[in-house]
Amino acid sequence: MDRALQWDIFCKVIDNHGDLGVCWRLCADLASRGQQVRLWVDDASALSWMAPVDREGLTVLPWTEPLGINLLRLDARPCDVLIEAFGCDIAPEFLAECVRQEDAGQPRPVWINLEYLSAEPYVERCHGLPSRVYSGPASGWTKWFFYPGFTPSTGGLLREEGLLEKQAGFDRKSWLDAQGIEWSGEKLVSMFCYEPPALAALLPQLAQHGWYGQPVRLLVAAGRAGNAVKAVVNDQIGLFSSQDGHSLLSISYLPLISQLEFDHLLWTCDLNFVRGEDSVVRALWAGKPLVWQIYPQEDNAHLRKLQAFLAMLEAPSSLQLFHAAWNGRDGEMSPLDPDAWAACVESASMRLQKQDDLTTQLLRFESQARDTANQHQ
Ligand code: TRH
Repeated sequence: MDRALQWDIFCKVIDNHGDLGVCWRLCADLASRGQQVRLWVDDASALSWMAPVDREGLTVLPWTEPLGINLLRLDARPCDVLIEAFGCDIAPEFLAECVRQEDAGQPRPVWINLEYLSAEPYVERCHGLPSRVYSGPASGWTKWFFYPGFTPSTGGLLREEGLLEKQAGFDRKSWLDAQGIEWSGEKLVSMFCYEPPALAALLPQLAQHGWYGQPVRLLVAAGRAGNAVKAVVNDQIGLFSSQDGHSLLSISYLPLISQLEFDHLLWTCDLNFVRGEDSVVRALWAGKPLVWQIYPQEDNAHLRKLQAFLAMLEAPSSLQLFHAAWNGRDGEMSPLDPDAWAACVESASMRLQKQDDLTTQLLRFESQARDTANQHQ
């Protein structure tokens, strides 16, 4: 793939930060590979802290309803690839404009639906399937399903070029100093979660037993995680001291930081608690023991997804039990055992690094989908 294409990526922020977090990473990665990208998003406010620096080749546009004057950008540069992130339904006036441009002789854009990440077996079956569109302005067009995933038969995982080399040269002491975090060698644990009920058991456990008896510092992400930790601390203030009145747990609350710094946080810590979709992938690349709080779904579909992830990870039984409690499925909070959890994350990370990353695959997929479309025209 050597030709710069115009990508239009549509993103709706449902809740939390993952939809925008994943879309931004993809856009930035495409732009860094010479592609032209427009990100249409209904609420870009989180980018002020998540991605404070502009990227060459990447324009963020408001997804207003209707799109209004920004639609004129298609005249300046027609769309080559249209990405509907997480089934968000592209703005109909955008599609209508693409159809008008096709009638005027422009090539039809390749239309890709980027799905959520899962390790479940259906992902391999569904990845890359075409689906005919039967309604709306682009009725009769084809939409392609692109599934991220953990095996070579899926769309892979986002991993920018040079990421692992950057991690290898990273100095955590300097990073901690820059964040104003005093560190005297205690074990470092990041905490990015929703409101897991088991947090009320984990924090006293850390206060009393630490990391196999050593002191622990918890680095808590801003937002829901910070609020959840503060609520437990306020509720159980007396529990945070061991019998001699000395707690092994200290806590640092972080402000909202950029995605770049969020990666640094994960590289810094000896154990990472992550959640949702994007941070769990970043924690895999960090290669440290991890605990995942999956985004909860109403019909408990997330529990199957969690099981599939743990199977992919080849998680030992103690890590599976810990996840069951952490995700509110069942069981008491088992003891933290990061030494027993390290090997599976390390080897999954190494295995996954051997696979093509998502952006490489998407570029290839787009070109194959275009060839297929040309053959049928
Ligand atoms: O915020 P999340 O829980 O997002 C979730 C999931 O993506 C879920 O699948 C989706 O359905 C739901 O949102 C709507 O967790 P996730 O996916 O890890 O996204 C968090 C993003 O926020 C990630 O890109 C990292 C970024 N982040 C920062 O850059 N700095 C910060 O300080 C924090 C706290 C997060």
